[in-house]
Amino acid sequence: IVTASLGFPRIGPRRELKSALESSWSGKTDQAALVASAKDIRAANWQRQKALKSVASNDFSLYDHVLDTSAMVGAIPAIYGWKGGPVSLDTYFAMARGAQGAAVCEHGHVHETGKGVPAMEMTKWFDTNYHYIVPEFVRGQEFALSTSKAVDEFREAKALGIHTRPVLVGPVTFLKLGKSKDETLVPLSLLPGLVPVYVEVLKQLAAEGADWVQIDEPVLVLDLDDSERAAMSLAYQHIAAALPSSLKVLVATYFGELGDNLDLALDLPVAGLHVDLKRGAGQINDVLDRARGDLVLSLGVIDGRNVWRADLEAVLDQLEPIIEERGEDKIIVSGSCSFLHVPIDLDQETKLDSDVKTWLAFAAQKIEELSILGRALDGGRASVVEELKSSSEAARARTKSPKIHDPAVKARMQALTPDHAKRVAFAERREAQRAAFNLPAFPTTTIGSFPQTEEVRKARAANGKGALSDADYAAFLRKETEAAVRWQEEIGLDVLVHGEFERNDMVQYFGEQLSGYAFTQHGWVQSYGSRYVRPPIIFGDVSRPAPMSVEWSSYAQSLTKRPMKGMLTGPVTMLFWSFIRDDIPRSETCRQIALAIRDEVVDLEKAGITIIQIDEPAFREGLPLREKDWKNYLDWAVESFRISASGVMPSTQIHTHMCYSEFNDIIDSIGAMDADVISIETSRSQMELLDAFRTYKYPNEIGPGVYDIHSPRVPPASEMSDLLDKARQRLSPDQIWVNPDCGLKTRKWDEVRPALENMVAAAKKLREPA
Ligand code: THG
Ligand code: ZN
Repeated sequence: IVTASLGFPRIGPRRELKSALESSWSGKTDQAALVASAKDIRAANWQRQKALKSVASNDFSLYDHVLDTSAMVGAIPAIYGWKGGPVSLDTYFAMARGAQGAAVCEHGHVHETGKGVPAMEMTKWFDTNYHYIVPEFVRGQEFALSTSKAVDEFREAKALGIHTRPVLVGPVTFLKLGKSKDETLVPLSLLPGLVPVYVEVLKQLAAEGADWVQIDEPVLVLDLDDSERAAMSLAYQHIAAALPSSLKVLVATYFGELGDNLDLALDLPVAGLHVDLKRGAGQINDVLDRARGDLVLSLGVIDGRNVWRADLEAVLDQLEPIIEERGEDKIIVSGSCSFLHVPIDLDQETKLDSDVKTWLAFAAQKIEELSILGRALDGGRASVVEELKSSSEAARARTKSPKIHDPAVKARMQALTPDHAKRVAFAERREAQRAAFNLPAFPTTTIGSFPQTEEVRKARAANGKGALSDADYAAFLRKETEAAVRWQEEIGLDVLVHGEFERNDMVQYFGEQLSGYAFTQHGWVQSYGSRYVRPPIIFGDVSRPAPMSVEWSSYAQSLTKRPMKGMLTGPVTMLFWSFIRDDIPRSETCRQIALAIRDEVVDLEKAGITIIQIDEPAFREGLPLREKDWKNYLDWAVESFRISASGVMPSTQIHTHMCYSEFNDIIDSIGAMDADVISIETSRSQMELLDAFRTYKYPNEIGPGVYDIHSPRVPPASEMSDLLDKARQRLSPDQIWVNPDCGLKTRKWDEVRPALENMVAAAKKLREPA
């Protein structure tokens, strides 16, 4: 039986790629050193996967595989000055990062730079936490084969004695994920010009000896319209007609079931189809019933999106009858999608709870699982008795473990009633809050974080290493916090924040204080380019043993008479930025987190913190890939937010923050969250994105960001007043708060100080009688 992986993480077990990239970008090393490091990583990755019969090549990328595809087909916007011919690394990185480097807010929303050549736009890859560079097309776009990466990497593996299956982002997925500044240009109309480039690559790969190539078309799991489906058929008809007979194409779909695109996918004139049996478990019978007898089916049975070890006997129970029926040369046993989305090697973790560790599998362990499946299918289960026993025992132990099941959490979940998600009507809360806070018109505030200076980061690192005592670290943080509070009072902000100097990654900061969460030392996953995250692992019922933020918020409040806003991360964001359980629905985990945060909100109120912000930057990202699934998601996501927010008195003001404002699709749900105040990103759209709120007649208060924090630029007060005037045309004046677009963690004090002074001046100007 053929066992296969659709792709392996490219960052290196110790973030070797990050080091190589950043040292090359800073000029410390030359590009030859970067190229050599990349080559070492690829070689190590292939070696690690040697036990598989089919290993991917061209899954590696220096930055992003979609950007690699833009480079491959010569889709390079004119501003990068490319004149045809091979695409240099300088051009490639200018597209990725701009001439000055791209700017990102702390919540990972990525934006162009202020000066020089801007970076291309970046956005989330399907519903993962990976971000790709959005291909950009112009009317009359021409394509030409412009890089030899796919062929080079195939050859590179061949020289190491490893025969690989090259992977390409498919032409339809590539176009559909792309955009044009010219809104009348439909990217898919460019398909006839694009397909010949793919044909050329395929011919070169065949000439090098490739026998299979994997072409990823994950758009097949999305809602497609008729013209998109027609484009899919057309693309593969053209490819089939021109394909050398020695080369077979496997079209790979993942991240969901094919649903209404199943027949389309099964009818493509290709030799193989990969289906995701983790995210799309329900499709297996339809796939088997309708697939042509000669179609090779690649079954994605090992989860590429999560970190849990598989129950291999259960997988074999599913695979054996299928193989019996279709024949072993018609089945490939595979990961559900590329392993890009999971950490590399569990063996590097020395501090994980020893039970939890036996339940996990990272990319290297998933390769081993595939290999065991292959041996069991080839040589019988008896040939891998020990391995299967260990897998089943871990699965059994996990279901029964008291570390997962917390009766107190289950009891609370049972006792949840609709009342837990209810506050009194907003009108009533507003009256109570106006009386309590007596804020001026157009109150000013910030989103929570202040610059994480080199000094702050060094102190945290020193404390982590034991070089700075806890007491000295706390004293340092108190000093930073106090300075930030004093300065906010001085410049006249109305609602203050403590600055979050004590926090690293927001999800990590809270997750570390919750039960049911585990953290890794080296479990990095690529978020975009050279930036990675270490998502926490939610393994059990979640609860909050003790207050998490009360001490810092109370300390900050003790320094001032003005309201100090407490800062929390919301349940939906805590969920989406973590690896989650696969043994209960994610909506249930989300409610558990919501209850934990509710406890924190209530404790903050008790401690005298009566304005509390519950950030939900991931709320919109959580939207399912298929529209039919949106309502169910939005219902539980809204409910979870409301559970977290509804334990307090009407006079306590709940804020939320989302660092974007494309709310047209979900404005009802934003309304249903019923936060007293929502701060959003609006400055770069010139407040136009507020139209959704105006049309909806959004009743609660809104802080439309007036200061684009993604750029080092300091906006003058007049510019912010102009933006506020525009906001006033769309919202009622007593609805408007004045704040930046997002937190200021990624900025420098020299930028933040004048910008916020200007922001306060703009608000004051607005308060003057016209
Ligand atoms: N936390 C977690 N997941 C996230 C985000 C987060 N996923 C989505 C979004 N935010 C991703 N955005 C970023 C932004 C910056 C960085 C990574 C992802 C980043 N990482 C540092 C690096 O790679 O150098 C490492 C940071 C660290 O030490 O933890 O800059 O906010 N969980
Ligand atoms: Zn934000």
